[in-house]
Amino acid sequence: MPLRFPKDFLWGVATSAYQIEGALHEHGRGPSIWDNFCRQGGRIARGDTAETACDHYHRYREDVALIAGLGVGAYRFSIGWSRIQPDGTGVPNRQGLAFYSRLVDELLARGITPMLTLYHWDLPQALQDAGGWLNRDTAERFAEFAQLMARLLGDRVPHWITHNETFEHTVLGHALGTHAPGLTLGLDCFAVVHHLLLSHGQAVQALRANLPAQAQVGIAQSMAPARPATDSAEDRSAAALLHLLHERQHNEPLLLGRYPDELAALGLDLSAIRPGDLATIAQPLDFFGINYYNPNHVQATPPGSPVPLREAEAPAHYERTEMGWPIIPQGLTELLLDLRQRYGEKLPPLVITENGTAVPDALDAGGCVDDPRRIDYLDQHLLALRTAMDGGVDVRGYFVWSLLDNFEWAEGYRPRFGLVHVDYATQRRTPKRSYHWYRDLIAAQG
Ligand code: GCO
Repeated sequence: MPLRFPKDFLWGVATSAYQIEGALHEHGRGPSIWDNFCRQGGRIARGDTAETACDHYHRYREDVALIAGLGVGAYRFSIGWSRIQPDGTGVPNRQGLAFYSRLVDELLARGITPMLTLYHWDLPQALQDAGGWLNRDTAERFAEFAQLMARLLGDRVPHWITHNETFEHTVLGHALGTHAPGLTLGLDCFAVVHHLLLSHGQAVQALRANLPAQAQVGIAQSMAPARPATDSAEDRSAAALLHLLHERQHNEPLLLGRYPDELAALGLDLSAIRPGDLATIAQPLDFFGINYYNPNHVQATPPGSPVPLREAEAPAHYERTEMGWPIIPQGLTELLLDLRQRYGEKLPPLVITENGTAVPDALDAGGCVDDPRRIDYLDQHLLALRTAMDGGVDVRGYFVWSLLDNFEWAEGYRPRFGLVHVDYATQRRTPKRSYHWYRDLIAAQG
């Protein structure tokens, strides 16, 4: 029997602009930091680029039909900022605005509610050239962009997400350099965290001032339990440190209006904080998006190491995804119950804004894609979600990552996360067995 969820539970599917649109040089779009990062060579597996990706910019009607075929209530997508403001500021590009307006109208015509992510890591390169998220002014530019999009689409888009995964964008893009813009600041990237969170707060204010009162505004943050590799005191403190840097540093300002006291004890340079910033960051939210894939396993590094922790292998008995991530559905239950316990009434209603898995999918002789491992992953995580909800956690929706196989950032096109297979040579879409499974699950909810 399929799992039962509340009648008004919001079923959805998610993508992001840079990962599916292609058309990077079309209709006035300006370069983003990912265009520049891919061109640097050696950054993306096999030299893959997002020049074409899933050609969604031209095929969006076909893709909306696939979304409609799922019977989902909502579709989470993001706006390519440099398609709207090629230099990240100033007069908007009409053709860019027109694309997203057409996309929203197509969704609405199919009875699908748009959920719009303003920023999914693709900063206009011109803003990066001016300092990017190390520059406090970028927060203002983001708020202006938010205002512009609210004025264009606010009459038709009811769900708004400011940022996607401020932690990943900070660490991968600015601390480690494995994502755009490719900076290697190490632990010295608190200003990036702060300006991302400040831009979120300023964008929420801009959205509230330009959206209908009933609009729902939130953020989508990656969340994962931090599990010590062993029960040693060193590994347990490494896990506590990861939890501090990943979850608490990025979300306590949003939900509690303050940074954890422990940050100062780490000796981080917190000088980017100005009076009033935390009040701006802690804008009331209508929902809190959670992107969950798996817990993080962490261990201490030898004394004197530059970074006091490092990623540890998950216990060998866990099955892995094609990304090498352990499959641990109960981590989702553990995470949600912990959030509810720690934030209490400060925690807005939750939406699982991303959950999914990469599987080495291929078309069989009959032209079908049988992906039992993805079905099993989704089924187990929905059970884990249902368990958390039965434990009192207020969850309003669930979005599968992703609608389509797509450009998986530095991994390129090898990992396939889609409910729909994409043949990148022909751009042929083929719904996988998991597409039909998800459709039937939603239909069974009545
Ligand atoms: C993320 C991003 C997505 C990824 C997906 C699979 O969570 O990292 O939001 O863009 O493609 O999560 O890694």
